Amino acid sequence: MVVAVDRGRWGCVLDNDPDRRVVAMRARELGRTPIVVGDQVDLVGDLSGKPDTLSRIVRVAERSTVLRRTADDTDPFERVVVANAQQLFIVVALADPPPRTGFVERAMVAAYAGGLQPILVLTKRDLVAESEFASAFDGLDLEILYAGVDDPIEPVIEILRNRLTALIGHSGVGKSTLVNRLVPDAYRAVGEVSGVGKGKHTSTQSVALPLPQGGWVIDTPGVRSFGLAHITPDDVIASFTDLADAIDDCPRGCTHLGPPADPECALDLLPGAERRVAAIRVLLTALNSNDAWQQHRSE
Ligand SMILES: Nc1nc2c(ncn2[C@@H]2O[C@H](COP(=O)(O)OP(=O)(O)OP(=O)(O)O)[C@@H](O)[C@H]2O)c(=O)[nH]1
Ligand SMILES: [Mg+2]
Ligand SMILES: [Zn+2]
Repeated sequence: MVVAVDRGRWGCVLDNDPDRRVVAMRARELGRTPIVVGDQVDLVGDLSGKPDTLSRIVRVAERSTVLRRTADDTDPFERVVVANAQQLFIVVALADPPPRTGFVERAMVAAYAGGLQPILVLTKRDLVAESEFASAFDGLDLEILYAGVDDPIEPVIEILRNRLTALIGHSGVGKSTLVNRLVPDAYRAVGEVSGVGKGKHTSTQSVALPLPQGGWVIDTPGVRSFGLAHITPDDVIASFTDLADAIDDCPRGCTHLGPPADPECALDLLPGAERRVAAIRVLLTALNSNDAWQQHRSE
């Protein structure tokens, strides 16, 4: 598995010897296929892991899940953030930087579209007296975990056990701080948050770290935005098996938002699904909103 990517070199661990770290380059025949943290790859050459040795990645296995994003909604260039993660921790601070519902909704859309289970992970509860933030997601069946410095770590460990989990979130929300609590010898650099909403991007590369209890966490650099240019309303609906078939009956070009935009959307004809459809439409609205989700550009 690829555990780190840095300037044209991929750090890999071997299935049969997870403690051995092998550095690899990409074989020319792979062309420009992205190779990201979480990818399962075939290696040839020197697999000793000794200093200054270099092996070659000759094949990238088909991915079971893919987290993708674009820089913004108009950017056609989509990047694969992480491969094969089962879960996505959407890490949000309740303050400093201030939380944004749009970011969570957009990250959820990316998770569902890529086959990952999203979990909302809230930090910095110690900085706020009270917060209504989590209630914004009541209708979405989104699992919520509190994982700030004052929260117990055991429930977090339980959810991570034996799975591959990616952490994403704005810069400064405490992703690396959490990883350091989970993986005592990770020594991930942790940054200051200087002033409201100002993330400094302390972590600059994605890195997968083995959990003592089994499983892996992937610490990723803070993202400012979560562009979804590559995702259509149909993609979102397709990831909800209970709704996917219904939209076959929608008129062409239906965006599934319901009236007034889509008065003939077939989702409105599903018996007993009103609450569910309303919740999914919140995600569809997030997919369509270009600005509300971004951190201020003035950073
Ligand atoms: N008060 C408080 N501070 C926290 C908490 N979690 C993290 N911090 C602080 O927030 C700052 C940023 O934390 P990091 O772990 O570097 O944030 P990050 O998400 O990894 O940021 P990037 O690497 O830039 O994406 C540090 O000063 C942490 O000590 C928390 O639960 N409460
Ligand atoms: Mg970090
Ligand atoms: Zn529709």
